[in-house]
Amino acid sequence: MFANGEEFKAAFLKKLEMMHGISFSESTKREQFQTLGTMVRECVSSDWIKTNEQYRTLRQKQVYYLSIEFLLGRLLRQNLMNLGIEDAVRNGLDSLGIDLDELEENEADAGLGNGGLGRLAACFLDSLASQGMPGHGCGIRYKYGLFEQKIIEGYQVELPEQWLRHGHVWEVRKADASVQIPYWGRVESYWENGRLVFRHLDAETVTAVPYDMPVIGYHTDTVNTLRLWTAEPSRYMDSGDVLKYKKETEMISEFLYPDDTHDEGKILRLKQQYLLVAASLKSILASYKKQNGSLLDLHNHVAIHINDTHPALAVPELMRVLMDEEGLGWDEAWHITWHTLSYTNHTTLSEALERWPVHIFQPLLPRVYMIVKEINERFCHSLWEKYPGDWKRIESMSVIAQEEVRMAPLAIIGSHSVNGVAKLHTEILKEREMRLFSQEFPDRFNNKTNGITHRRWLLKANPSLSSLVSESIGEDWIEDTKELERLLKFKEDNGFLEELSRIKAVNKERLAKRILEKNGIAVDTHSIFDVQVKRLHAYKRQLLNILHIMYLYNRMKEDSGFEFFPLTFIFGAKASPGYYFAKKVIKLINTVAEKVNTDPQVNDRLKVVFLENYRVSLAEEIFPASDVSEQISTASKEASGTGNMKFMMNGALTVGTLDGANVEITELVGRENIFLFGLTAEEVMEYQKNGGYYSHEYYHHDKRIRQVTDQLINGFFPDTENEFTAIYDSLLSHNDQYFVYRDFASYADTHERIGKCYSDKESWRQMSLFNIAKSGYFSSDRTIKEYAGQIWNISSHAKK
Ligand code: 26V
Repeated sequence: MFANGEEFKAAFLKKLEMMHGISFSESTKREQFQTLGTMVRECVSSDWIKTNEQYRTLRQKQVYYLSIEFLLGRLLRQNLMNLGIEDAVRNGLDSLGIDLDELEENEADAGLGNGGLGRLAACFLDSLASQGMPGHGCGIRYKYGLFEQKIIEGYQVELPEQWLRHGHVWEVRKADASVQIPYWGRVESYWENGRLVFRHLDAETVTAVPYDMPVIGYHTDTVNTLRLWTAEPSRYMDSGDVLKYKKETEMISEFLYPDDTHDEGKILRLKQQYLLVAASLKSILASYKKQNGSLLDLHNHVAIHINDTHPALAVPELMRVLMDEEGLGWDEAWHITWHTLSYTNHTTLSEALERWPVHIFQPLLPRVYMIVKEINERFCHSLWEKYPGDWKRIESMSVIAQEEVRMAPLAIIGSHSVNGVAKLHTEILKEREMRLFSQEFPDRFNNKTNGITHRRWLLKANPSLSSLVSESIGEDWIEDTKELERLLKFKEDNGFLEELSRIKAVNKERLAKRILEKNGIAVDTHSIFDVQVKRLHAYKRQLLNILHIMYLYNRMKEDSGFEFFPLTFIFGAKASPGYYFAKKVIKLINTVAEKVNTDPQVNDRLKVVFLENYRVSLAEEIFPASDVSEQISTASKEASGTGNMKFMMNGALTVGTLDGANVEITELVGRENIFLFGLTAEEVMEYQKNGGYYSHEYYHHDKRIRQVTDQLINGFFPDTENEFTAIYDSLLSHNDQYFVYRDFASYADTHERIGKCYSDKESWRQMSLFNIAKSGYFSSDRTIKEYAGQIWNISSHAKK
């Protein structure tokens, strides 16, 4: 590659001329970025080919991670870092007067995901490649990623996210590997040589075209593949309304669904899911067959992972291929199918569990539906034999019921492993949401606590902290993050702790600069940066946070003696476009921000900032600059959370409920190094089961609560008549489903404690250090090792 800056510079100038036909002095920043990106991709192409060859010749078991979302963010600096050429490139660019960080701004975030689930998939790809493991991603190349959020007069406005407008340097179109995907039509069956044969006739066929991206491991030769599919019109379509067909076909991979909605265009979503599954399985099996392996042995050579239920059609589709195309019988095909597949559940919220009306499913995917029906009948029959007469059990476990296909039962029945994403979440799955299945298949259920790639979220996002760590304990932590624990020996070392605060201060300055640029708000970098960044959802309780801020404001206005450490509250959150309540909370946050930030009586000690368009690249600036991490979901509702881990790794202290992976954070750091508050999951579930919670009582008995609630509707905020009625009603008329009032007092007390603790610089720094030191557990390398060893049965090939 490039040994030094000079070598890089020469190659760069040559490439720029060749690609764009202009001299360096005439080139734009975008052309320079595209040149650099292309060079990097070309650099890895020989390792990419070699990795694939090696996988073929060694016939090593491969894992394919099927996911409807991959939230990659930017790739340039991550790739440079992983290749170990960042310094050479930076120096070479410097000598041309180009700043690498500025150049990076020309790269659009690949925002092909909604939030945690999609970002987890991206972290997993990084960990697979970095550990030299044969694991690949399969997804959809949406033309538009998750919408771009603008805040206009406090309201969220969505714009299409045109991330492909200037092309995507990391991808390679592989038209020759295209496959045909059939929708609609009818199924004909007939007997042939003593076998019942099925033929799918009159189908509308779509061409799935793959775009491959290299997934470059950190300091290793391994380059895995992320294959993203687009839907294009098929050449075989020669009759009917061609324009309509073209439009409908291209729509399939046009948009990422902002998935927190009860979506309308359901057919499109199901078409997307089938595109992903059918195209991926075709290409997986084609490459397996090249190795001349027997299909009967598939599960010993290939593992296919279903990320949430979106790719659960893999169960009937694999059955279909094995039976209809490969001629296997049901029992053989079934054995291979469930031994090959594994499934992760990412939420217990019942409104998020996928179900498809039969009247949509059956006509769109007629043969697949027949197989789903057969899977269901055989499963129900086996239950009937075991529990004769227990209709209730059978009905609640069946794949098809009440004219709907239920994707979670399908995924569970068709997989050898079902996992939750944090200890508490897995317990809730086993004991409650999926209790009957876990009784039926106790060996299938297991936990794999989520993780994050420390290479992006610490090494790349926080280079100064990473350097301090490496200078203090050496570089071994980059390979094995458990080594971070060795930082504990600095807990009494003043010099080290000072340096830790200095780095935080610099990161806060940088974020403050962005806030000033973007929001026009000057924030005090000596104040506590208290941050809540995540999707907006009622269960995540941004509402609790903003109501508490209203209370602080009221207190300051009423009590001139009220003492507290200066605070800057920072929010970032996208609401699903159709999610009325969530959008109102965004408006409320912005309304409070306006009031607080313009009030000279308080605005030197309290500020509220809403950062628009929260996304991966912005997240990378926020985590390193945060003091307090808000993880305040109603206990039992957040499956894991992964932002909580990113904050922790960057030295922020968590204020949180005992929910999701906050439980594991608490186990690691001890209760003295985290600010816990609120109901436990058990208490929440107890209320839900037996009642006994009346939000009115809290409204009447707690003056603070009454005051902030009344302010939603009493004209306290000018020009907001009826604006917040939905929020008001959610708290009172709908009995506060997410226990905001119930946890308010405990939350407020905890914040008081946080303020006091922050004033004691020494102890805060120690707590922060403790959190960093213990965060190594949350590297996705650990998570992936667990998946590899306990679910996929894959191993890494020679590294380096
Ligand atoms: C989807 C929906 C759709 C219907 C309305 C309500 C609703 C609420 C949530 C969701 C998200 C489902 C899947 C998901 O993204 N889960 C997230 O997965 C992360 C990675 O495992 C995990 O850290 C988050 O806690 C979990 O919410």
